[in-house]
Amino acid sequence: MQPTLRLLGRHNAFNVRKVLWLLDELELPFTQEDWGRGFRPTGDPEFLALNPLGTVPVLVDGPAVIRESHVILRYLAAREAAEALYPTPLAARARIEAWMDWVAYEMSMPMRGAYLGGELGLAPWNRASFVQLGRDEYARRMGVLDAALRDAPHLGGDAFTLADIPAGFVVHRWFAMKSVERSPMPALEAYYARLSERPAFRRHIRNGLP
Ligand SMILES: N[C@@H](CCC(=O)N[C@@H](CS)C(=O)NCC(=O)O)C(=O)O
Repeated sequence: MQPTLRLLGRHNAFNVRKVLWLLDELELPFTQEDWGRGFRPTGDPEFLALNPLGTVPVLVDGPAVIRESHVILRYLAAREAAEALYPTPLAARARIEAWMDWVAYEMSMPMRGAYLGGELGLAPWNRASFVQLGRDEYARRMGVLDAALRDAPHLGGDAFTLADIPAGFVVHRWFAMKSVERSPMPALEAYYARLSERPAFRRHIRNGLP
């Protein structure tokens, strides 16, 4: 029998919410501990022993300790042999991973500028030029997704896959922010509505938190 999964990370952190979404999609049993800002400090030796970077989420699966939210997503899908979410054929897998890496690399700065700086007003991200750059780049990258979604209902193709979890989150935040101007993007709006039909998306992503 497999050990019960242990997820460390506050339930309201965006990188944790992606993992909660997948655990829910997979209907996996797990325990969750609220570590991080506002909860137990990740600077505690107990936490640093698991992740010296002091970031959440961390997944503990028996002897395996895994950090980095997108790595955790891939680990869980592979562990469960969730072929539909994370197909074995390399070309299909690469298409999915490309969108996951794209979010990790290309959305970090726009999220900091537009959300941390512009929406929450947090230093050091709230410098006006950084906020404006973040908003412009966030909008431009939502345009990239909008264009991709004109050809297929999901980023991996017809079906929902792991590609839609990181992207679904940044799309949610785009529509949830009050401080940005949004020009019409019909394919992106339809995608957001499509994801919103998923109960797990509504429980962990479109759940009242930005
Ligand atoms: N690249 C990492 C980033 C992890 C990260 O920055 N997590 C944030 C929460 S979203 C964090 O640990 N913040 C510190 C805290 O909550 O105390 C991942 O994807 O897991």
